[in-house]
Parts: sequence; C-alpha cells; structure tokens
Amino acid sequence: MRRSEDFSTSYERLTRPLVREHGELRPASWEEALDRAAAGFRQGIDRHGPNSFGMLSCARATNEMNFVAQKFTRVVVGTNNVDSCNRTCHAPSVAGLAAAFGSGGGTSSYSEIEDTDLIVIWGGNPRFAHPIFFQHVLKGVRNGARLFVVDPRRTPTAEWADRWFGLNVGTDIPLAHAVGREILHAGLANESFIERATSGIDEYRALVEPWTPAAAEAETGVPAEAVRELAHTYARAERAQLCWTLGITEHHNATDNVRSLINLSLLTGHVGRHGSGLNPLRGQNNVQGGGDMGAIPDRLVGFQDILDPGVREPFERAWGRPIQGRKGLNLTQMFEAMEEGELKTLYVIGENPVQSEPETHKTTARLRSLDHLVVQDIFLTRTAELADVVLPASAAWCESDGTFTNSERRVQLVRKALDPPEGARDDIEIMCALATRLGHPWERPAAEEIWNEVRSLSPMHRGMSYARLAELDGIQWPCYSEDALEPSYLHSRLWSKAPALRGDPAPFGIVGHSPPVDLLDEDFPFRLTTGRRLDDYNTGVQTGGFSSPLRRGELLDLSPEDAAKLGIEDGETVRVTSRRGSVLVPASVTASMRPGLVFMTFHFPHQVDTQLLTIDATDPIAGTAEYKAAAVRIERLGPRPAAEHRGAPDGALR
Ligand SMILES: Nc1nc2c(c(=O)[nH]1)N[C@H]1C(S)=C(S)[C@@H](COP(=O)(O)OP(=O)(O)OC[C@H]3O[C@@H](n4cnc5c(=O)[nH]c(N)nc54)[C@H](O)[C@@H]3O)O[C@H]1N2
Ligand SMILES: Nc1nc2c(c(=O)[nH]1)N[C@H]1C(S)=C(S)[C@@H](COP(=O)(O)OP(=O)(O)OC[C@H]3O[C@@H](n4cnc5c(=O)[nH]c(N)nc54)[C@H](O)[C@@H]3O)O[C@H]1N2
Ligand SMILES: [Mo]
Repeated sequence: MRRSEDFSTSYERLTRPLVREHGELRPASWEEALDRAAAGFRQGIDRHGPNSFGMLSCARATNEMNFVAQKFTRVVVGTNNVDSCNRTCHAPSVAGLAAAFGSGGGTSSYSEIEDTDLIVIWGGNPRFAHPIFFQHVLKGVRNGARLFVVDPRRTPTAEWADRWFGLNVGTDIPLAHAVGREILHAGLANESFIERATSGIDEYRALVEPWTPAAAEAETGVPAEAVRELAHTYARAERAQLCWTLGITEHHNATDNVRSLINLSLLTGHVGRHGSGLNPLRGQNNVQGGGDMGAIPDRLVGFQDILDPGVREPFERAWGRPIQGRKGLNLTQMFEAMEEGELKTLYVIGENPVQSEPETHKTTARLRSLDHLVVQDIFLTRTAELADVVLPASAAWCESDGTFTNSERRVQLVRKALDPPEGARDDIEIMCALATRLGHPWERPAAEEIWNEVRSLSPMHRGMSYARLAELDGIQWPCYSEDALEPSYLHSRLWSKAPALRGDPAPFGIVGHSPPVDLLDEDFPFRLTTGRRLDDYNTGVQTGGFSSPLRRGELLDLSPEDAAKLGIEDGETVRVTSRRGSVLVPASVTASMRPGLVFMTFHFPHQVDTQLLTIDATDPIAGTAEYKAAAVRIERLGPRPAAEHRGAPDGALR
C-alpha cells in the first residue's frame, strides 16, 4: 500500500507572543501581548458583562493549571463559562453515571480489570487509543477473563477478543435493550440487588419488552444468537467489567446510550463490587482531572454542584467574591452563543476547536465573529491563527510540576523534566499575569500551594497531600482523610444490607432508540464514522511533526465488498461527500469494515479536513457532537491516475 505524501505539517514550538495588527499576526513582547490580552477581556466585561466571556481550559495540562483556569473564570471575570474538550468526548458518561449514581467517575480500577471474569469493550478501541489500559486488559485475559468487543468495525482490539459483535452505527440502545430483555426472560437478573439498590425496574421491563433478539438483529445487524450469548455471558459472569468510549458517547443521544449500558449493570449487580464495574475510558491525559477541578460550567472542584448555595458558600468565603448560582455555558453552547452575538471574548488554553469541532466552516465563522480571541498554546494551531493575541505556553506534561488524574481516578504527581523553550511561559504564570492586570494581583503560587487550596475546598481530594501522593505512587479519589484510603471501586454502598447506609437507589434509565440524525438515503448511502489510529493524536498538532513508516496520512477505510461494487482500488483517491462538504482522500480497502460502513480519522486536517463532513447534531444533555455518524457518498474520480489528486482539499459545498 502506498503512503500518501505531504500530510505531515511540522509545527514549531511557539516562543514569542504574537498580536494582530492590520489583520496580521506579528511578534510582540510579553508586556505588550499581556496588556493587549487583558485590555480586550476588560473591554468585553465592561461592555457586555462577565457572561460574554468564555474559557476553554486544557485537558492535557495539570490539575493545578485547570484549577487556576476555572478560578480565573469565576473570580477574575465572574462567570461560570468554562469548559474543555471533555464536552467532545465523555461529558455524556459523566452525565449518565451521575444520573444513576450521583457521581460521574468510572467505578473500577485498572487492577480489577486484571482480576475479573468478563471484559466487555463497548464502542472503544483501546488497542489503539488506550494502550496502557489495554495492557491491563491483556493481563486480565491471561488471568482467565473473556473479552467481548461491541463495535461496528472489526477493530485491532476486536482481533484480540473472544467475540466481536459488529453492530450498525447508532444502534447501541436496541442492542443493550435486547440484552436486558434476554437477561430478564432467561431469569438471569439479580432480583435481590434490583429490589434493594435500584428503582424503576417495572418501567425498564416494559421498555425493553419489544426488543426481542430478532427485533434487535433487524435493527443492529447482530445475529439473534449472538445477542443471547452476550446477555447470558454477561449475566452469568461472577464478575464483569463494562468499558465504553466514544462509540457510545459521540452521538446525538449519547447520554441515553450511556444510560442503556448502565442499565445492564443494575440488572445484574455488576457494579459496586471488586472486579465488577462501569468504566468510561477517558481520552486526554488529564480530561478526568480537568472536570474534577471544576473546569466545567456546572460543578466546582470535587464535583460539587454550582447550583447549591451551601456548596458555593465556602468558595465565596475563600475567594472573597460571589459565585454565580447558575450553570455557565458549555463548549457547545459557547459556540452557539458566538453566533447569537452573546459571547464576545474567548480565552482558549490548549484546545484546537477549528480542527476538532464538527463543520469547520461554522466553527471558523463563529470564532471570527468574536471581539477578542486569545489563544495560549505550545504550537501555532489553526485556532491560534485566528487569534488577536497568541501566548506561547510551556507543555504541562513535561515542563511543569503538578498532578494528573487518570481514568481510574488516580491522582499522580508529575515533576518538571525539561525547561520550556526560551520565550515560552508556564500556563499558570500567564494566567496570574493576566489576573493581575485585571485587578486581582495574583502572585504565581507553587503547584503544591494550589493543590493545598484544592484540598481545602474539595472533600474528595482532602487526604491527598503531595507527600502522600509521592509516597503511595498516586491515590484514587475519593480520599477524605490523610490517615485512610477508600476502596478502589465506587458505590459499594449499593450492596449494604442496612438501608440507611445504602443511600439513594440507582434508577434504571428509561431511554428510547433514536437513530443517527444524518439519515442514509440514495444520495448519501454510506455511514461514515470517525475515530483514531495508533500513531496519531487528535487534530495532529502534537504528532504532525514526526514521520514513521506506519503513518500513511488520512485514509478512507472501506470494505472489500463496497470497493468491488464501486470499482475502487486500494490506494486510489476518491471523493467523499456529505450533506455539508466534500474531501478527496485515498481509499484503504480492509476487511475490518462491514459493507455500508466507512471510517476516517481527523488526525491530518492539513491533508484532508474530515470536519467538513461531520455533523454538529449534539446531545441535548451533554452537548457532545455526533462525530460517529455522518451520511456520505463515495465517488471515483474517473480514469485519471489517482496520484495527481492526492492530498488536495476539495473545498466545501456551499
Ligand atoms: N493513538 C491515539 N490515542 C488516543 C487519541 C488519539 O487521537 N490517538 N485520542 C485520545 C482521546 S481524546 C480519546 S477521547 C480517546 C478515544 O478513544 P476511543 O473511543 O477508543 O477511539 P475512537 O477511535 O474515537 O472510537 C472508538 C470506536 O467507536 C466505534 N464506533 C463508532 N460508532 C459506533 C457506534 O455507533 N457504536 C459502537 N458501539 N461503536 C462505535 C469506532 O468504530 C471505534 O472503533 O482516545 C485517546 N487516545
Ligand atoms: N471527527 C471527529 N472529531 C473529533 C473527535 C472524533 O472522534 N471525530 N473526537 C473529539 C475528541 S474526543 C476530542 S478530545 C477533541 C480534541 O480536540 P482538541 O483538544 O481541540 O485537539 P488536540 O489536537 O488534542 O489539541 C490540543 C491542543 O493543546 C495544546 N497543548 C498541549 N499541551 C499543552 C499545554 O500544556 N499547555 C497549553 N497551553 N497547550 C497545550 C496542543 O498544542 C494542541 O494545540 O476532538 C474531538 N473531535
Ligand atoms: Mo477525547
């Protein structure tokens, strides 16, 4: 197979601030850039009020940085409009888990993945996207666990599985409901757990009743016999882990999808015990921590509800400023508010929405409509190219001290290993300099001082001093006191015999099926789903610079059956068109794809802008876009040699 050329754009680290003058970005001193950035924010707040400001905080940076970013937003500006790319991936998992159990974290630990009887990976490809977690999965398999994978594609993860359930994109709820129905009909439900720890079983029973294995087969493409096998194996397993990622959450009904999976654990009691649980595998290295630190619009640090005056009170006392008692805008709503002229200034720290949001043209136009855009990044991204002020930052993961929190809720210390390039400054230092210019003289605190403030305000982090984090090699939340540790899994209360200790019952999610918004028809007959490959990272900014024989640039994966039908050869460049735009991309014919399904990444936007094809239909609860389901058509370019067309973007349809 041929490599496509010229897809890698090597980004150079930013080392000088830039400011816009006469329409162009030009180098500036730090003083000038900080003054300009602060003056723009000041003007926006004075003219349009604090709620015209938005902050996108960096899910790759430390907890300490994210804590300061949300404090900047709430204290210096006075709004709750703070969010991050958590919105584009696991916000629905947090919402779904919180609705069922009161808190939004994954319930188990990596060590329990090694000590269980069944691992179901539903809508995730950890072999590529979570390789460290996948090592724990393989240890679990070596220790005797069975591995099931539910994914429209026969993924590299599925290659390692005992069973692969290839379903149609966007039919997870019918499959989950059919599994639930089969568990009930076969008498395999855990009746005593349901009775003691859950609510709503009667409505759930009625909800799933129409989803016979045959009805599920018709909708999902998974054979009825396989539906039964999935149900019986999950229900009969002594211990079982249900893990999911974006195949579940990047849909217009993502929170419902999550609820439909949680229902299966409530039916069987596979939650709240060692070795059994529910695990959304978080994406960015610190997206879990960013949310935990309150860099989200509806929660203060430690997942504390911003709407509760009793929760706000200690913060107002500590920070000497009232906190708005209403939810801020999430990332999706911020972009909508730009269009409505309500959001006027945006401070983007380490996010690249121009290339990560669906429907690029819309995103770009919305960002251009802002009065003032400040981008703080380690590279000059496409988003930074639109900014009024660009601030060069250090890379948190290796150039600063602090803590990160992983998918098993483990807070771990990181130590600065490298100095940032000359001219770049630490994210926290930059925010402190801006706060000072905006009337809040903030000395740059040491990372540990910030962490101690976190601990003073967040009960679930209280017991984690830096000394203890170092000594124990990380600690999982919750950790309420310095002399104790909690169990490695959440919600053991559900198993308590004493009703008083059991707390609120976990409700079944009564959620119906709703197929993808972008419908398939004669003009757009293929289902495009987008995701990741092993060698590249998100919008490619951080991986764009290196080359490896494995990296082939953007490709359209399609099945041998469809390739034969359309007369497409492996490596040939084709045109892919959705209702929103059109791109040229080399085809890769692979048996991992089922007929009717095609796959692309969004790793090579300089070569192929996949986001011209995606749709911005979003989940109403979590705000996550339906990146996983667009309708497209695929056309050959004709008899000309494909090489001529390689790499050229084809523009958008107007
Ligand atoms: N190498 C690498 N690793 C990464 C990243 C990266 O860019 N590169 N990004 C990180 C980030 S930010 C994240 S959030 C994670 C994401 O990690 P994953 O969610 O595992 O990655 P994706 O490839 O986006 O999607 C997972 C799977 O969803 C499947 N899928 C699509 N539609 C459906 C559906 O309707 N139902 C079901 N059941 N499955 C479906 C796809 O076929 C795909 O295999 O990865 C992280 N790790
Ligand atoms: N089509 C499609 N689109 C998707 C997805 C999909 O599956 N399909 N997945 C979505 C998901 S899950 C995600 S998470 C988003 C990701 O979307 P983004 O977060 O917008 O994309 P990244 O490429 O991860 O951008 C990270 C930026 O952070 C900068 N950065 C890294 N470290 C630091 C630091 O320490 N400080 C500062 N200041 N900057 C830093 C990098 O240089 C880079 O510009 O994309 C979403 N978009
Ligand atoms: Mo993500």
